[in-house]
Amino acid sequence: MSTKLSPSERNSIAQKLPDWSLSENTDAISKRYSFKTFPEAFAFMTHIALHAEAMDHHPDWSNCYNKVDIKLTTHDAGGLTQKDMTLAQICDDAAEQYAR
Ligand code: H2B
Repeated sequence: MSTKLSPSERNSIAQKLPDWSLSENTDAISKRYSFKTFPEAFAFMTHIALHAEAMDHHPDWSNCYNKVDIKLTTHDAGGLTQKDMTLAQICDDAAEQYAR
């Protein structure tokens, strides 16, 4: 099981993942991606789903047409861990491949 991020690791989120918001209440990071159309949004989700399954770490997400809202936290650890940082970076990298 992974351990929660240290305070200094949490502070580095702003630099490493500038477009993600840190929500203090739920101890999660979130981001909205907007794609050109639904097919791009859904293709992005399929791409992420395969990574999530491979790393056994899954997003809390929703989709409405071309928008994908993603929230990441680690339930097992009761807060943010390195797994959330890794999955967030995978999302950002993957999003580049789909038209926005
Ligand atoms: N995903 C996320 N985001 N957080 C978890 O704590 C988590 C998960 N735990 N995916 C995993 C699966 C756990 O529930 C299973 C049983 O391994």
